Amino acid sequence: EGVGPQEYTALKMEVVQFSPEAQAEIADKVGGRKVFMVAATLRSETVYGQTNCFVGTAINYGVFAVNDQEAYITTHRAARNMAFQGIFATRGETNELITIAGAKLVGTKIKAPFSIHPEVYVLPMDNVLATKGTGVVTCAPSDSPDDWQTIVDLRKKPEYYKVQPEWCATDPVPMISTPAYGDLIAVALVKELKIQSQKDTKQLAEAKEIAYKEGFYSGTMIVGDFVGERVQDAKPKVREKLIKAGLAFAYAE
Ligand code: A2H
Repeated sequence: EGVGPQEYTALKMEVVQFSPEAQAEIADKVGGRKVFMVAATLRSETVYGQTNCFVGTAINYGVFAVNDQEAYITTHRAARNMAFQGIFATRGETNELITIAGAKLVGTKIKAPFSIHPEVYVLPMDNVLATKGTGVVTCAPSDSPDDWQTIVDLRKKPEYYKVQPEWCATDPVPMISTPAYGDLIAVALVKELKIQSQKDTKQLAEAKEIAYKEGFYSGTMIVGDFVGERVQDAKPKVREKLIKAGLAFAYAE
């Protein structure tokens, strides 16, 4: 990571149905606004294969009114950054409607913009940092080793993680082909590096590095609006398309 600002794509995933716990706390606090979980990603081209979304169960999130129509779920830290980037109605002000524990968001059903799976579930991830992005992570298990390993862990121990098996049942969607690793690079790397769980953070960091470089420099899109194009060409185009559709915005930190 460099010292300059990181330019993320903030992906807006509209809540279709809150988990019962979140519904009980949030429903009458949002004043009829549409509510979005907002994920910060560096891989906008992977929206086509989004299968889930992750939160940290020990992290507190806020539901912030953007204007009269919309509210965003992010960490308080990200909301403050957004307020100073002109993303909310009043510059510098976060209008928090309510605070909600990450654990209570698990099981919420959300829309996945441009994904071949239009609606997906919110799941818990051990290694979500409260200090990075929005604290909400979009799950693309085909291309992110961290995402795939989390799904494997949840499938092994659904009771322990307090998830219903059907929430993590969606298999990785092949969307990028690389000469060295085929079309499910994250699955291939988790196997090759013998990664056993989310606790193998050192190997996961290595896998993430390889997946990122291979995808960016050697990857070709095999799904979505830019099939046949190189990932490095498709990435900004997908971002632009999401932003034009009102499904994403630029977020820096
Ligand atoms: B990426 P960087 Cl397919 N905690 O999006 C942990 N991880 C977080 C996070 C947080 N609070 N906020 C964002 N991230 C993840 C897609 C993706 C990502 C793919 C492959 C690699 C990848 C789908 N998940 O990231 O430290 C998000 O996951 C590897 C670079 O700012 C985000 O992009 O470089 C990435 O980490 C940002 O990490």
